[in-house]
Amino acid sequence: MRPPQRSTSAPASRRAAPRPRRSSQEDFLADVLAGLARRPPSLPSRYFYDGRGSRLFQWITNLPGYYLTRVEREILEAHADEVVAPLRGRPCTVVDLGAGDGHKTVLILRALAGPGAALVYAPVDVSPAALAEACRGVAAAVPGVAARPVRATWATALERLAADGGDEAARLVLFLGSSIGNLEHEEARGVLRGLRRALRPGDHVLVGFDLVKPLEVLRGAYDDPQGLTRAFNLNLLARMNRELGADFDLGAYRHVATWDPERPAMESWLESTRAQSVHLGPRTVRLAEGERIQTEISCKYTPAQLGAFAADAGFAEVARYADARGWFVDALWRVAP
Ligand code: AVJ
Repeated sequence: MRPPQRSTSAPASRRAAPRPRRSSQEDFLADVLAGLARRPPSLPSRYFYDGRGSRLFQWITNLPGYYLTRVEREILEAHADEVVAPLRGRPCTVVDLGAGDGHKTVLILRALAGPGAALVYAPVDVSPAALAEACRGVAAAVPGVAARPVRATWATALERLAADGGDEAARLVLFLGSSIGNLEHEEARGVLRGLRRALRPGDHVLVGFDLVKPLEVLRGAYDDPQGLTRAFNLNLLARMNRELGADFDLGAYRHVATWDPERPAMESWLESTRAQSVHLGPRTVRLAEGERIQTEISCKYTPAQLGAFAADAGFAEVARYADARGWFVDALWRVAP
């Protein structure tokens, strides 16, 4: 995840000549090679979400052990009206960062929709399949909402949002599912600051944070007996074979989920079951037997951390909504005037 960049408005004559844009394939290969050169080797988790990966994640959200989606839906079912209360009655754009299938967003949009409500739904996702699904689901469930899908990374979407000065609609940015947990804390602070800079006084954000909880619950969420999380993890290798012409032997890696009590975070790994070489673009990467590639961190938070994230980025906390067991929090923040 690259940090979001501030968009500048220098006159065209003073702007530097545009750098030749690398293709997304070149970015993918460069990110993969950089990650595999680290110790321990790692791969950026945002590459999980090609069409197949997005579908696998959607299946994961229906697993009995993957509580995150279910408890956040419970929170939004109970509190969507309160969440949208500061925005009701004004033209509003709901920006959905990492929209996935958009099911939870429907609860927010329904609470905002009504006769005469000027409501725009702007899902942001790198997967065209996920965007199409989100727009289809929302159009069917919430009549009268205009869909404006944005196929982009979070950083690019925030740059566009910052540049979107002519639009007077209030913004509600949804950053749900504890997607923020995939970032190290410093990166998360960078994304939240970028989000703050892209917004105007009166805009709101709703950020989902998965909280620290008993370890057996966490393990059940990230290592399911059905093997879907394993398939999700291995799809990253399959995607590199498909898109980068790599030759990962999918049968020679196993999915491992570990708990890091320091961060704290669940971590996902692909463990090489034998010594092997992989050919990737110009390079040969060697892996020892038992060597692990880190593919994801999913940070877990304590309630005390949430206020610090808001304050650091320059947001004012409006409210926190939790589920009955206190497993998950959706935090509503406002851009203070
Ligand atoms: C979509 C990033 C919130 O970290 O819990 C699910 C992805 N990884 N199972 C998470 C995921 C393994 C998920 N997020």
